[in-house]
Amino acid sequence: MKELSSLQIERLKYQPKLPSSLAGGINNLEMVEGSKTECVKDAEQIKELFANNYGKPIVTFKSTGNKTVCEKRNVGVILSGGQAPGGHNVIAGLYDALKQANPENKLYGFLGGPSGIIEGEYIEFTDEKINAYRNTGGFDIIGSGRTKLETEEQFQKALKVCKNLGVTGVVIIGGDDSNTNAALLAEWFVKNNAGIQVIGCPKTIDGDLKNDQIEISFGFDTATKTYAELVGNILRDANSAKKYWHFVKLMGRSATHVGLEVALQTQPNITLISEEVEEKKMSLKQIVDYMADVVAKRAANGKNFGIALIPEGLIEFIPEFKAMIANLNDTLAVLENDTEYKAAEENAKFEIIKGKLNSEDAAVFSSLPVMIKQQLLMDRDPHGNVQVSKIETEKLLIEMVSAKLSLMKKTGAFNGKFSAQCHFFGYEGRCAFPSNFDADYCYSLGYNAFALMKFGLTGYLSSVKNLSSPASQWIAGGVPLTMMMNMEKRHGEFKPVIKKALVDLNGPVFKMLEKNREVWALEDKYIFPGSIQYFGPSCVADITTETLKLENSAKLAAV
Ligand code: FBP
Repeated sequence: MKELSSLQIERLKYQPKLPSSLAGGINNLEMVEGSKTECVKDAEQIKELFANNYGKPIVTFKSTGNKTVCEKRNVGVILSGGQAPGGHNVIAGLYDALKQANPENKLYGFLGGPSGIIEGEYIEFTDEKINAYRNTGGFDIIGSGRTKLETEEQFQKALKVCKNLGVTGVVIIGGDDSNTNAALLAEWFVKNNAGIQVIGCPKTIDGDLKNDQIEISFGFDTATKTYAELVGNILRDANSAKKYWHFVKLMGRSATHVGLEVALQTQPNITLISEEVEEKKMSLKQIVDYMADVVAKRAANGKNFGIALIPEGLIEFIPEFKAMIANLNDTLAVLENDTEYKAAEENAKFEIIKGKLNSEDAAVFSSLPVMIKQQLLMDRDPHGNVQVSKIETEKLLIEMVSAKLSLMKKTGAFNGKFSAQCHFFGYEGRCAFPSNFDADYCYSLGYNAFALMKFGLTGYLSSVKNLSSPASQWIAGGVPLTMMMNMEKRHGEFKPVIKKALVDLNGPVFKMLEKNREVWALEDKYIFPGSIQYFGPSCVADITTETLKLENSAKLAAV
């Protein structure tokens, strides 16, 4: 029986590239400090909450001829939140740096996400273990989880576990919420003289953990390429059969970076952008009218087929829903311990909720099909987020567009056919074999995380920049986590969190879609990207995303 696929065997042999500043070795580094930093908003509160770690400088590394020595140390690593391709390579890079620094160093992996450090569930990594996971997708090497780290009791437990293992450094690989955990833990450790450093690594397929210092989170490259391949295949199917409209919901909890990137890679007929919906204050009715209009115009040209991309988080950006969901979140937080509510039947639950909402929100809630009401009442994740992956917006839109087209038929405004298929692409892309870009980027982030530790830093996010250039020219360093923070309402309370980067409607990526979408709506300018290539000419094996290309060219042009 075969144990590994041919691709698995070949990928295990791939040697990820490092920036030249790190390639000289972990013991040949010099750290360069930049100027002090400020957080994005709510400085007074953030400064007070992070009195020990606030305002630290951005740092970068350069290779030096002077060799430094690393005393023996043990480090723990946590994979946190949703899976993203390349997580295993972050661990491999961290492990290699740690062992290069001092072969006696040990790396522990906390199991099942942040809960592993609290419950003391861990493994010790060995060469054999790491070598079996190099350049593979998934987080199965140690598992992941979404436990929020925030209470004194959790921190005390984490401290005890680290002390027992002699761990003096923890790396948290995660998105905005998980790196908020990292910032809180780092602050608590300093405040309590624990002698334990905490470093974060920017992960999430959503692509929303980015700013001037972090060009992109890892996993975005591979996940969007995977979805683009699938969307391209559907485009070709639609264009062959010419009988279906495909409504495709794409993952990305809030921001539409994934949808935008996939749109640029495939050029579909309709792409909804949540941030634009919010900015233009588009109601659900206006969105449906826009989609029905495109369907009708294509039908008038004899084309009863097409493809529409729908962002996963759309519903939270439609103004009437945004307000309703925010109030619903507060209401559910209060009802969490209400025995009458908990024991109520479904319809009675809907009535209790309606009674607690203001009249406008209650009207929006009542207007929804039962399926969407049920999905909106599902448990929030531990960070207080609505689980938008469970809300079937694509089905809601098919139903509403279909109803609108029936009305248009009566007035002669629509004379075609509308037969729709729905899809949701999300989980399909989160554990793909990392692209060469993600394999290199992740390995560098992990390696660099240990460099930050070696220089005694804590409360930093591992950063590797200049990503549109060849890996040798990437710039390795660190960004203070507090620099990215502001206060936001979660579970009905204001909390410090890392600010999500939404799609910039004045940025080059959205502008590219805006410039082309009318043509793409009616003419079939479909592109079929095909699958990720791991071997072969650099023009196919090493390409990055359109997002990164456009954003970095715009930055260069602005200099
Ligand atoms: P992270 O922010 O933790 O990276 O997770 C992102 C994500 O993949 C979203 O795109 C999606 O909405 C969510 O996770 C799904 O979560 P789960 O895996 O818990 O169903």
